[in-house]
Amino acid sequence: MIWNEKMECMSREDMKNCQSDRLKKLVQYVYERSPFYKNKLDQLGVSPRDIKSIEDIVKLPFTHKDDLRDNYPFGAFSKPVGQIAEIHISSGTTGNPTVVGYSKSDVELWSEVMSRSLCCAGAVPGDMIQVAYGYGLFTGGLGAHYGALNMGVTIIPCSSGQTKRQLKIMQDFKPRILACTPSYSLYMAEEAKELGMDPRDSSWKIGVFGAEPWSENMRQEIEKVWNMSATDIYGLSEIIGPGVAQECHLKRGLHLYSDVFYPEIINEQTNQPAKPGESGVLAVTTLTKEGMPLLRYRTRDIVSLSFEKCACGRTSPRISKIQGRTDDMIIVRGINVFPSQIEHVLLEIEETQPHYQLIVDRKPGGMDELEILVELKEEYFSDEVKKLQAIEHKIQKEIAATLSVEPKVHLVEPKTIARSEGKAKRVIDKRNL
Ligand code: DLL
Repeated sequence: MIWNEKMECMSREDMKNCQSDRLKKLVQYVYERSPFYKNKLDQLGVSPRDIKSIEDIVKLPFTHKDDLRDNYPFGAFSKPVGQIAEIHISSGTTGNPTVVGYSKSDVELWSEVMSRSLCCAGAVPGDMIQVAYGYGLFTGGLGAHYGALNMGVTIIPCSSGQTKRQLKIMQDFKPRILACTPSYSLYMAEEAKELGMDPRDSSWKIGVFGAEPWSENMRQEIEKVWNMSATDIYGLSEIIGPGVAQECHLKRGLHLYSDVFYPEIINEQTNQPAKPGESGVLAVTTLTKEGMPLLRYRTRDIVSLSFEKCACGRTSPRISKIQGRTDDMIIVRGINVFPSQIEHVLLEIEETQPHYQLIVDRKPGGMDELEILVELKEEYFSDEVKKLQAIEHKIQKEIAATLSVEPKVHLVEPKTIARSEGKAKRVIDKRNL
């Protein structure tokens, strides 16, 4: 089933006309309502009158994550806060997080694109979905929730965690759809086996997995262990949350809803549009959002784009699976972590030095583990294990409070972490993503 056949199967020409109309209105809208964009456009000498079709998008400025952080908390909104219906945040590199404001109609748009996504994954009205993405400031839980509500799919809003309870609910309620991070699905399989269950007997037949990178190998593992079809969903808080793009049952790229999220692939070196088919950074323009519309937002995710019509009938462009990022952000259990956030915490701790290394690994069960090696200052070095453990514990708690990820912390002797003459190799990612 295709949720919105008109928009998802539109001819390329009609789509271009639709995008052109929407872009013209959008630029006028932000110029009038957002001092942030008015400034940016004035600085470039671009007026809304210069935008006549979607091709003119290249005249517009890019928007970067730093722009949003510099305008913390509400400076990038195009509506007064009183007209914002919902707020989410995602982590930034250091300091302020990125704040995203949704108007009521943005929440309706989110519901629409998430209904498209769930349908694309194979859900139909009357289905039941177990939402095991976190609810709260993270967009995963509520995004899946709104999409299911909008299309008449029964929701079990479990949020993430409490794995035994998740498994019992699955066994007793028999939902056909599971939405969570791919790594959490593998962790649940491990737990299920430990409890003497055979995951292959589960009621879950379709998985809607995203929020973190995962490989084809991991897909195969999940499909085998749960006896389900595992599909990939992509999105980011700044644009809407989950629901920017989603795989259909054919799993040959993620269908991107380009009537509302206009994609461009940018060559990172030249800052110019990449050649057709070439990989580059995905930049997205939100064509119809009201609360915090964005022009050419640089996601930092590296993908390629294909315009070939898919055998499922959708004509929407498809992005490849995410191939990497242009920054050093790592995603641990679905949570975005910037090494600089950890550095910030370590620098506030008296006993340690700013020499550290982060090691990310995936345990056999599928859960990611973050380990931090950090050098102790000479004067705090001690033979007493208890003293050292107390410091490790303190660091662990501080980092957990800032990042919502609880790392393992190991203090190491001064001058044992390799020094670098160039970029320090802060992160060792042992996961085969
Ligand atoms: O992770 C939104 C989301 C929730 C997507 C649930 C899918 C499912 P943020 O926390 O803002 O939003 O993180 C966005 O996560 O820029 C990517 O680097 C990464 N990411 C999201 N989906 C995928 C995916 C949500 N399917 C950042 N594959 C993005 C790889 C992904 N990376």
